[in-house]
Amino acid sequence: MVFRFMTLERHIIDAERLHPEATGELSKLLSDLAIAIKVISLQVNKAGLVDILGMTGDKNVHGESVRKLDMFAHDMVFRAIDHGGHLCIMASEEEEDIIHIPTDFKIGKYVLLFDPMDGSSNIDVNISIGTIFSIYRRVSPDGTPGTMEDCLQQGLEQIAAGYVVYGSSTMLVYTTGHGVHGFTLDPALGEFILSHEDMQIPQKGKIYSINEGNHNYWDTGLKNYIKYLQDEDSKTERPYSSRYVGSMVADIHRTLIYGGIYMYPSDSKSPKGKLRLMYECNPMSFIVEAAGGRATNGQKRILEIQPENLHQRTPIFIGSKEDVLKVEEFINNSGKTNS
Ligand code: AHM
Ligand code: MG
Repeated sequence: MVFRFMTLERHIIDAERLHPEATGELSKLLSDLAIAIKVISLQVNKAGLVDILGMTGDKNVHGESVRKLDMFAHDMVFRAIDHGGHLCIMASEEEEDIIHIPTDFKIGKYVLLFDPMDGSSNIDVNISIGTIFSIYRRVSPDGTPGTMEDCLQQGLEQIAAGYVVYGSSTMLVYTTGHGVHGFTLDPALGEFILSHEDMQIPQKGKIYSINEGNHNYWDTGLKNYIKYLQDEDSKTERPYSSRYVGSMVADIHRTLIYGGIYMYPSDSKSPKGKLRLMYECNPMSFIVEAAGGRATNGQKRILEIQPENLHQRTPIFIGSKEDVLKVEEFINNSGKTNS
């Protein structure tokens, strides 16, 4: 047996070698990001030991309570990347406005959007949380400060996206659009090691994931779909199992590996859904599609939505192709719109 030991850094460099036009800048950007993630992971692991738990007392731009770990993760990503010379602009779920690169640093050609700490309601109860990131090439002229237009690009324009699950181990999953690869952090070495090469989502699963507490607010089409999943039919492997962590990263990571569907729909309480297009839905859709899955808002492919503002929300149905096609069938048959 040949012993293979592929670190994240080596993997990124090898992948860039396949593209002779590549300058190596994206590799360096991802490596900087990996450093921030290692520091966040360390902090997450000792969260119960230091005075990092609990609220900061502030509200973020969505009016939600901000926990200390959210801010720590936000600052860490910013500080690991602002001076690298690769970015022209950043935007974070924790900041209302776009984040400029300090004027004393070189301005690069990439744009970074990130959710520093997703699933933050799970921090205090030791349940998996995550970080999500999305990288675009700038559309404004090189050498000038980045603009809002650089950030508000369709998800289709992403050149890389990834997420990190801080779970029983820390895993980073990323894609540059061709192939999705997963790396597990070896805490002793401090290195991400390739553990899941070329991840492919099953075409159909047996698990659905949705906050069922919102059942009364759902449209008829969605209610019928969930009822369909719960009905017995051995040919289509129903009833499905239900799993809901309440951290999008963890729920989608499971969906990517086991197959099935994750949903955060619009409903009468949240007509636009809950999750953010730019920080959560676009990167996760880019990854799931690159693994052979599907992601829609019910009417339209998530990656084709034209963003209008940084923090806009969207309904999302994401996962195995056959499962997402099935929910679309139910939603569209109910005669209701979902966007
Ligand atoms: P957050 O970014 O404030 O943590 O919110 C996003 C999270 C997702 O990770 C998760 O899927 C969803 O909110 C859970 O919401 P709910 O508690 O309404 O089911
Ligand atoms: Mg989030």
